[in-house]
Amino acid sequence: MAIPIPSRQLFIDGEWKEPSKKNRIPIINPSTDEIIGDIPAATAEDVEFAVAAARRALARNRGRDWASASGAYRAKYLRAIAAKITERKPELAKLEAIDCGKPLEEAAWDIDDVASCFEYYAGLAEGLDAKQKSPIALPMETFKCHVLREPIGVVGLITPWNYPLLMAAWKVAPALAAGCAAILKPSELASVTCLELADVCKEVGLPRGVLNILTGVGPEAGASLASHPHVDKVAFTGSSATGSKIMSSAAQLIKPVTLELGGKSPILVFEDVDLDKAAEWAAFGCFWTNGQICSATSRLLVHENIASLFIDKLVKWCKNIKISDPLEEGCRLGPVVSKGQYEKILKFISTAKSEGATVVCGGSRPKHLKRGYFVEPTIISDVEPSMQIWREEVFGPVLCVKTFSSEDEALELANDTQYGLGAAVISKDLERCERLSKALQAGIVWINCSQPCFCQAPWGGRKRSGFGRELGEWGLENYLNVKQVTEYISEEPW
Ligand code: TXE
Repeated sequence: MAIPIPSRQLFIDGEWKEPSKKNRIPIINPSTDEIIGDIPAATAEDVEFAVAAARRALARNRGRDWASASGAYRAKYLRAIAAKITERKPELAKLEAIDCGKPLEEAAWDIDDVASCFEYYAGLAEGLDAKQKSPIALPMETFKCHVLREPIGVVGLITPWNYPLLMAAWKVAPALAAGCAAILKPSELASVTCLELADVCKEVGLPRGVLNILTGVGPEAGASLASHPHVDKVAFTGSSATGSKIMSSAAQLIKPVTLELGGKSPILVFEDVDLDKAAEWAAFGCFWTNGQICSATSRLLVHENIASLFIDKLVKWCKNIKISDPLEEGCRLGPVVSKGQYEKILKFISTAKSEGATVVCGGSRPKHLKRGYFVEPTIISDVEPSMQIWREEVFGPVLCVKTFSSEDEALELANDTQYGLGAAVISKDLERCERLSKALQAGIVWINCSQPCFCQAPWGGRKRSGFGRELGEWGLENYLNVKQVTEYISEEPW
């Protein structure tokens, strides 16, 4: 059932290019721990080539370059990319599933979302034309004012491995819609589908240099891109530690950044809920994509009166799902992405035990899987707010549970975190849901669900989960400069 991994080069200036030092990084299948291919490793020199190509794409034929072309012109390419991605969905979904370990069905949803994201930003690119020169009313008749929205320029887009192609689309689609030229640096742990995006761009004839894709390791390719003086903006999704480094290097050049970082999102389950439905959402909210989601609702706060019944239902869910190679029919949980992540997750669990928490179910490798980076879905109770498992992002299939006796207590526990990305409230009392949606310190609040995400709605966090918003119109604004043009209307001839 496995398909061969295409062997690709870096994508610079519309062409495949061998990395300057000819180095390559092995691709490891997380289901088997075997090397199944390799990707090119870009160096600082390759970043130079890519930045130069992107700058040329913006400077070529003044007035007819990517930046000053109409939004409608750019939209044609974005739509063509969306169509090609849809056409290649079965192959892309398989590559994604093999490369990062997510179940094939989930990978297929991702590919649909990638195509929708390009389609959506094609629409916003067209809308941008009508918004140009929007007038501003001034209190003095002798002055006229309007606003121009201009692309920021060359942007560096650094993305993670949990949604490899989708996280790339969240950045590439609005950047290109805005008229920027981009350099995408996907995670070295899962870059395969991003290199296929390069192939798609070639197929649709995207003008050269508009999108360059450099695979390579973070400290070399990523850091060179983030600190490059001719990169006008950096958009990053990844760990808070790396986000902090990127922000520091951007600060040297007063370069704008948007950061979408980690999380430790709460889900609050009240005693008035339908237990079965609530358990489905709680399980989905934490175990989808193996818990490797920045917004995973991995802190369960459940009302003490229903806690025991509720946990029983979750345990049943965990014991009944199929954990297997992501390409197997009916797979619900695949391996985590890498050996490093696998070891990190098991360490989190052992620390939780040593701090006095109880592993209610899971906690280790499933017995029927002898190789690969598989971790059972794990539920941990008897957790104290001071424990590492309650405070730090695990990025794996680990749900920790605490009970509460009042709404105020639940809210206080929910907000007592360094992060502020997502939060979910499950309750039949819609007034309570509304009250909590205002009081929860998060960028996204889900009511009676957890995790659904639409490219029309803003996405991003507060506190150590970062700042700036992706998706929706906010995503486009990320890549635009707003310029005020004010004219003095003189009655006298000049
Ligand atoms: O992340 P990194 P890693 C969290 C999650 C996970 C942890 C570590 O908790 O366990 O981060 O994962 C590039 N300059 N998230 O090590 O390092 C890197 O090559 C510039 C949350 O994979 O942040 C990759 O492309 N770039 C998260 C990207 O940064 C650098 C998703 C992310 O890698 C760099 C993933 C540097 N110095 C992990 N160092 C989320 N918010 O969704 C690395 N990179």
